[in-house]
Amino acid sequence: MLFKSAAALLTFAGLVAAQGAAPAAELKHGFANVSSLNGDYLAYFTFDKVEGGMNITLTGLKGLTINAAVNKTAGYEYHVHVTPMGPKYGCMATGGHLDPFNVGPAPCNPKNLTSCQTGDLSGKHGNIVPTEDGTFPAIQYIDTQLSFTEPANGPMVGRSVVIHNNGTRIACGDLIVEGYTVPGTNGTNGTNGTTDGTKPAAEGTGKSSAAKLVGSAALTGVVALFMMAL
Ligand SMILES: [Cu+2]
Repeated sequence: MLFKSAAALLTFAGLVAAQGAAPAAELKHGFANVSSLNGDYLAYFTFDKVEGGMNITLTGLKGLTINAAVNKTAGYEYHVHVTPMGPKYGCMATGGHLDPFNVGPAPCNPKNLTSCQTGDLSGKHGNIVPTEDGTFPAIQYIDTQLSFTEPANGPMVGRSVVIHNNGTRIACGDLIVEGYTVPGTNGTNGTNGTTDGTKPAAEGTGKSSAAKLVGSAALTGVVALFMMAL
């Protein structure tokens, strides 16, 4: 390959570098579409990086009921678990709670966060508790511990969210973080095989991956044209 000038060579090298090392997207939004295998229980979580932590919302609660077990624990517990469900449905495949500081399963005192596992959302912010009329209101709060990038040994990427009924895992969903692909997967992040109307159509990682491929192909074409012109 002959280059007419050092400037042309540098331009070509720059194009190759730009194609090979796309800048890492800032991770700032995630979501989890949580459901039971048969779709009896549904919940939709969002996670947004904000000043001072992670803004978390929980909406679309369906199918949760008041029963003896729930009354005993004053609601449903829920947590960020360490692993996604993988290609097959299974709340048991999600491992334990996200606990990068090895706090362990001791009771979480929300007034002393060092006593809480990072992923113990209900321990820190309260269970999903029904109101007197039996409905479950939407939940929103800011968690000061969760992050998409910190700590180095336990950021909130490649995880899942699990809802419990008196300890039993009744519903779960992979935590999809926009711009992040779970290592060893094609970016689909697994699926629980259920469908419902709570997942916004615009969300998901497949679209951005396709866009990247198209962009990459276009850049390759530009490089090819550039080389032919030399
Ligand atoms: Cu859990």
